[in-house]
Amino acid sequence: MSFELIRTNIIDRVGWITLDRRDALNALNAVMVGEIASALAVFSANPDIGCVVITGSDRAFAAGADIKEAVDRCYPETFLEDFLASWDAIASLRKPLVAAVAGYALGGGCEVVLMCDVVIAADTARFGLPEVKIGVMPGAGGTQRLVRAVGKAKAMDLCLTGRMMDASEAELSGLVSRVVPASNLRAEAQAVAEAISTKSRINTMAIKESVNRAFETSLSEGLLFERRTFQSLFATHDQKEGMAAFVEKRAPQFRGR
Ligand code: CO8
Repeated sequence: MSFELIRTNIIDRVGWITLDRRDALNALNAVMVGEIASALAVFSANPDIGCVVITGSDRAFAAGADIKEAVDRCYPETFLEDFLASWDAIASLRKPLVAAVAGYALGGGCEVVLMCDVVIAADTARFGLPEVKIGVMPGAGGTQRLVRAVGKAKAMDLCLTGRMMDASEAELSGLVSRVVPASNLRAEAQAVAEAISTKSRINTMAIKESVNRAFETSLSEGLLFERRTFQSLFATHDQKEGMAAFVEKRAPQFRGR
């Protein structure tokens, strides 16, 4: 795959997407979001890939949507084009998605992080939704996903003041899965993604779908969804293999189905 504003590579069943627009702190313009969507579609269709990692540079995961691209937009155009709807491709990836975040993750960059399943933050990471400072508001899920991640009081604080929080506050708030020294970020993200990739693919995809149901439905409906999904895994090769391997004290050989 060859792109203008992102780089992609595959390491041991893990697909990597590196945002690569350093002169603009990885500001997410239409080209970059389109390229991310294309790369995700390719990784999604590749049965050898069990997990995807998205990352940026040392200085910025992404400092937001591209403000310069949006400054002259008007409402009818944004409505007719359904502006920002293309970002849904990131949230709708069915394979697990890991964010490896160093530096700024602001605005749309923070919203991409909120679409990810596991968030590994370097100790240099800074998160925020500063749209209020430029006369708008989060538009790629920030007001909804941040509340679910960190609760109403912290989300209101961040959205209404536009302030940034550092990695340790983000971890304490529940936005981040783990914080690591910046020099270990890629290795830690690869280790987490590899740990996911070596599991049964149908299993990890079912777990992601089930956890995400918790945000969409009542507890009783979510529990029912979980139980039916759990029961359905008994129709897979990998359930037979995983349990047999445990009983026989050997490593499982998953087929992803
Ligand atoms: N969009 C466009 N360009 C950007 C962005 C951005 N979000 N962020 C940084 N850049 C550019 C700067 O303009 C600058 O370019 P140039 O050298 O050509 O002037 C370059 O990146 C480096 O940035 P700075 O010189 O500002 O670097 P500093 O270290 O001084 O500051 C900051 C770093 C604090 C991150 C600062 O750049 C900043 O505040 N950036 C904007 C953060 C922000 O407000 N993000 C939210 C954007 S809005 C959004 O994400 C969703 C709603 C808006 C919809 C628009 C959709 C397209």
